[in-house]
Amino acid sequence: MIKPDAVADGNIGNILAMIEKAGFKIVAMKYTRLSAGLAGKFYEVHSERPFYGELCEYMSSGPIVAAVLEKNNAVEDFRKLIGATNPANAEDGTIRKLYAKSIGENAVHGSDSDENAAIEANFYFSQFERF
Ligand code: 3AN
Repeated sequence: MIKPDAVADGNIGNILAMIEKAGFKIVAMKYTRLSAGLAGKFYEVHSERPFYGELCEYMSSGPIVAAVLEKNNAVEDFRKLIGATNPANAEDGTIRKLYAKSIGENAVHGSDSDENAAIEANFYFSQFERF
């Protein structure tokens, strides 16, 4: 996902260009907005964390871009491309170093495993929306 802060800042194009340049194939994509309830469902694994309410409020505060990406070793390589959760710790040249504002408003989301990538892709896309 390209998160609300990066969309509001006009960075959709910059971020997609970095993703494509890094060799990821976009197999599904949409511009949409989560309700607080849907954001809560997407981030259910974090429901016990102290920042869960803030996270759901923020993720439903404006439109986002959701995409499914394909590449060998995609999960690990995408996490390298986006950088550390806290942009203060993100390496130079990563998406979060360039575009994230804080640990909460951190520009992009990437799945943390192949299993969660499949669950998250199914959250947004039907089989007829993937090419
Ligand atoms: P990542 O997105 O790098 O996998 P996670 O899974 O630890 O990071 O956290 C999920 C999301 O929750 C993050 N993308 C971030 O926006 C938010 N988050 C994580 N830690 C905090 C925090 N301490 N305060 C506010 N939001 C946080």
